[in-house]
Amino acid sequence: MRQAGRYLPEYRAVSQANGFFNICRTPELACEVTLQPLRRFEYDASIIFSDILVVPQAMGMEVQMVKGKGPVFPAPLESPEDMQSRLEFKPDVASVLSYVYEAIALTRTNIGGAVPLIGFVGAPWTLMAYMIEGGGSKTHSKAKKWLYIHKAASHQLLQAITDVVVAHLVEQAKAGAQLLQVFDSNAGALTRELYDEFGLPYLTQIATRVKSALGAAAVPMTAFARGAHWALHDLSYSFYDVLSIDWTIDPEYARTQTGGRVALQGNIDPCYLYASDEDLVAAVGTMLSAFGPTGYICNLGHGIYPDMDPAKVKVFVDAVHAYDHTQRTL
Ligand code: 1CP
Repeated sequence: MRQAGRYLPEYRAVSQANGFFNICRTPELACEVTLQPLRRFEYDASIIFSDILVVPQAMGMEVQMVKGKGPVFPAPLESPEDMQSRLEFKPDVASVLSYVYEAIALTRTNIGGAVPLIGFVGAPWTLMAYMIEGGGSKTHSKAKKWLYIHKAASHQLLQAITDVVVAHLVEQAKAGAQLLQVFDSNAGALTRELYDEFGLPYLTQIATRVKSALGAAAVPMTAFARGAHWALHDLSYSFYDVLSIDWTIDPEYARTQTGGRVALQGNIDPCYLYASDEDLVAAVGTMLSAFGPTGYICNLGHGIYPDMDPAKVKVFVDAVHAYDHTQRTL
């Protein structure tokens, strides 16, 4: 999940002075804000500062980060014809997104082996939804409409995004990313039937193509199909090493669905960090005991909210490290 962000005053300072996408595009700044959370908390891994929306940008779309609102596309895709005329289907990813790879290489050097560095992308369906909706959406009805009435154009768009995403992941690993995560944050907006046709095949394609392109240099891969409990079983056969789950999914249910084929990551409700220290520590214990001692990466079920007190993040991280699986107590 996101580690950097507005809940940290030191991030707000860099963000106000430079602007979100300028940070992404300036390796020294991206490196600095990636390192900020590591200075405060004893995280066991770090995630490079970037955004899933650099891929639509690489495909020729404008994205602005609007204060208090989040990402906004001033001119979202209106129709398949609009897509044909405006989209860059085959960008030169290694050069257009070179700033991400430079940021990764610089950050690896600065981390100096203390913790591994994670690279990431947005999944094709999630990016398609942003490109058509023009930003976040409650219903994703504009993008889902394409899936029902413009099937061929939807597949063409998803395939083009997949090609860019594969290249972007391969370049991130070559630059030094030690694990690659694919965020399908909008998966839960689809039905199982739609996901089987428009989500899963592309996620599977990404894992197989990235791993075969990297060969012996392949790194583990994580898929996060947010809200898509019905996808867990099939995803556990889709060549990912880790499945990340949100707080709506029961750890025992996820273990049953995935049968030991993958590790699991997650899943405490980020709002639990608003609770008292005592309640939060107890909830961490319940979560760790439910997932068990192996095949597990502890994480939140989604990102940290901007109004979170950084002290609570420390309580969370320290509680995780204090937990003793042999005693099943803190
Ligand atoms: O800690 C880090 O450096 C993390 C880097 C990171 C990651 C992994 C950022 C920086 N964004 C992301 C992934 C991301 N971006 C996702 C997938 C994870 C998720 O579901 O949250 C998504 C959906 C986005 C798109 C996006 N970018 C949103 C969500 C908007 C919506 O629809 O609700 C937002 C708010 C952003 C801005 C953003 N990206 C990253 C940060 C730290 C921020 C906040 C920026 C700010 O507040 O200034």
